[in-house]
Amino acid sequence: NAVNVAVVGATGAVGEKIIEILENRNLPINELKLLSSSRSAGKKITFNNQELTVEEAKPESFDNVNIALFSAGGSISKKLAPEAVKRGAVVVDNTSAYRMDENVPLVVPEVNESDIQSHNGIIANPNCSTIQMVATLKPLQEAFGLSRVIVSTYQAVSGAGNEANKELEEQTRQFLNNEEMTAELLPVKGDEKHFPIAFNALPQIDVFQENGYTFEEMKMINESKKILHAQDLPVAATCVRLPLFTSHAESVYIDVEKNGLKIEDLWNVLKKADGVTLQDDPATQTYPTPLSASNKSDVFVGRVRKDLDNDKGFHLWVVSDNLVKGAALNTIQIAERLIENKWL
Ligand code: 11C
Repeated sequence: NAVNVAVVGATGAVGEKIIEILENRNLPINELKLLSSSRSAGKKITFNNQELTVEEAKPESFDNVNIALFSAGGSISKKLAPEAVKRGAVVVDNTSAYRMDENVPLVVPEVNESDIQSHNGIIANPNCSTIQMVATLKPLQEAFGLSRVIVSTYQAVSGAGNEANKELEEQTRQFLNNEEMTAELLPVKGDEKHFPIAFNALPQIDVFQENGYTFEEMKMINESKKILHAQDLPVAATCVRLPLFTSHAESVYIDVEKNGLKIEDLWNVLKKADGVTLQDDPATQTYPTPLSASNKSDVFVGRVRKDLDNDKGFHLWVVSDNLVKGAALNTIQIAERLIENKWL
């Protein structure tokens, strides 16, 4: 029962990662179609020792496609995902275009796999910083209840795409050569001002909303509530970009509902959690970092501490590769569950 798969945005940071991960997974692929904007069409990409040519994504591209993995930006998804669905494909969309649409499930398979069933042709893949947080929160929510979440993020530039990686590289070179750094992209392409990311920290990821939060912060807040089925859960986020290429880190504070818990109680739950690896031992300086988590599939958790003033408060440090579990792998896992459960 092999399927025809299309990757839309095949030459972008996430698309490249999807192709790389597909080579090492067991998704039964009959044909793989690589699609992009006209600018990148014609590029050759090797998949399983076969050279494939990237084609321009058009509505007809989705004829005979069973699963389409979109990560070419929200406007492409808005335009082409309905065309793919019209032609019989199921879309797994890695942009923010449909995430908050109530007819579209928003899924992290370890957290809410069964939501996939209710799809109407489109399933949304959450934002990278949301995925790693909810993968950690879900088992704790089930075991102890959650009554508050406060997160601060430390995010890699690759979340803003390959061009952001180049900007960090170039600015680093300029800084070390005592040259003036040129900032043209970050914090947000198209926003009025740009600031250097090299040797800096930018408290703006994506554009500001009317309430003073950035869109990245609102994504973390709204997506988490939807995925955890907890509309009333108070969630607050501060999202910060740091000069690192891969993996987002997060300092997460939670209030649980249960009294009297110890660190060991949280450890025991996290040790058993699907897709989560506990790396937590102050005595041996064991904790995850963006470098140690890069190119790995799991969400890594360390520095679990009980709040000193609040019996129900705990602090956690959560790190994961933003392009792997935060994007490409989660997208592929949704596709795998679609096939395994016959939910296509
Ligand atoms: C970043 N989290 O690090 C963003 C990238 O909504 O899928 C992911 C954007 C998204 O810039």
